[in-house]
Amino acid sequence: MASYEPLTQSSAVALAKRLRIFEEGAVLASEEIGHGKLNLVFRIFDEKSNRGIIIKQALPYAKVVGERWLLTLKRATIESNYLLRIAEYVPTLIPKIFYLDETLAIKIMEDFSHLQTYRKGLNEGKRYPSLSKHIGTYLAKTLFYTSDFGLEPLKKKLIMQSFSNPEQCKITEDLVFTHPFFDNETNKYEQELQDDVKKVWGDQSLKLEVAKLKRKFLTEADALLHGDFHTGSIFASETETKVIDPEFAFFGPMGFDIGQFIANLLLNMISKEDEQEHEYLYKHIEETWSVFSSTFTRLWQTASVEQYHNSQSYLDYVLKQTFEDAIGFAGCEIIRRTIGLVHVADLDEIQDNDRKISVKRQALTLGKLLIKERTEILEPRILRNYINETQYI
Ligand code: SR1
Ligand code: MG
Repeated sequence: MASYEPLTQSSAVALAKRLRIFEEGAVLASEEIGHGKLNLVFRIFDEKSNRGIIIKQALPYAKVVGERWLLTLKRATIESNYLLRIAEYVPTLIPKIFYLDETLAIKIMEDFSHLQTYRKGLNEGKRYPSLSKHIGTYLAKTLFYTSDFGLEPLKKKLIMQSFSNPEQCKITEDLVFTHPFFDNETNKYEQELQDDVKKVWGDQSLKLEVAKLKRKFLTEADALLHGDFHTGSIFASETETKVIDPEFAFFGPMGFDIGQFIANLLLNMISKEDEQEHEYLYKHIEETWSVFSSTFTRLWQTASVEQYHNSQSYLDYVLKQTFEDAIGFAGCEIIRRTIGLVHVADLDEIQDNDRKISVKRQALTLGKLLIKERTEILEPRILRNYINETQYI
């Protein structure tokens, strides 16, 4: 058995040849397409037909920080287990997996390089007519079918054993729920935001609410989550959507994936000045929740294994709690993407510095309000008031 070694473009081609993925005699080329923070990603393709595959290898450290931040290689197996499990529910919304080598932390997948991440596309002003339908369906099916409503509790607990992901969860516990709310060395922010950041650190009522949300993340094992469901983890075109990178997958609170997705659409929204762009994203947030709740409701009524599924009030309670949690988690995500270790291009690439700082101030205020007032935000429509209220502060 080969010991771990990072792939190069040529060893990635050699692997594809050894596995006989392409026709005998095909001339193969490779390109490194991974601009992520944690992994190597190559596209290997037949020069003649341009048919390709994606080879992804987990690195034992975080590229974003350097070799001193060690990461577990087990995440490649978790990622593959996640994709194989949810393929049953959302086969068209994820790439197919062809091969896994647990020791080398290598996974070979269907080529999705003709697509672009939502983050990049939205930043370029692209439109995605299928976004809310695809993502609402993805969230409802993956969360329902892996919860105690869709799975017998005994079976669910057995499945949970292969999704114990403590090292990756610790990254989220630190980077999303802890460091941005304290004076921690991993935080990164512009000098101009120093006073605003100190206000976050000194806001005890905010920190109490973040602590409660962190506790949910630490303790609630509702359903199998993707765990890093931001707009950079989803490749798409106008008609196609492929969710990738579930290396943070674990059993956690259902609102977490939903909240991260909403947060990243809100970050994109506030980065834009054009009201029509805002309207476009509001509609997608509202529609994503609407598709999620109607699909979840249909599954609850037709496929639930829970004896209490005849209670409409219980379903209402579950959906209400999930939305409230999602809004709180969205607030944490917005704050960490503004002043924590890992930012988003949506904000960082705003060209005019004064505007960038004022948008980041808006992000901090918005994040704080979502966390503190999440029990009053009963439906996505209300988010419009929060965006309006926090503009030009
Ligand atoms: C060191 S990992 C930093 C971030 O990148 C991933 O995409 C996750 O969002 C994580 O928090
Ligand atoms: Mg990722």
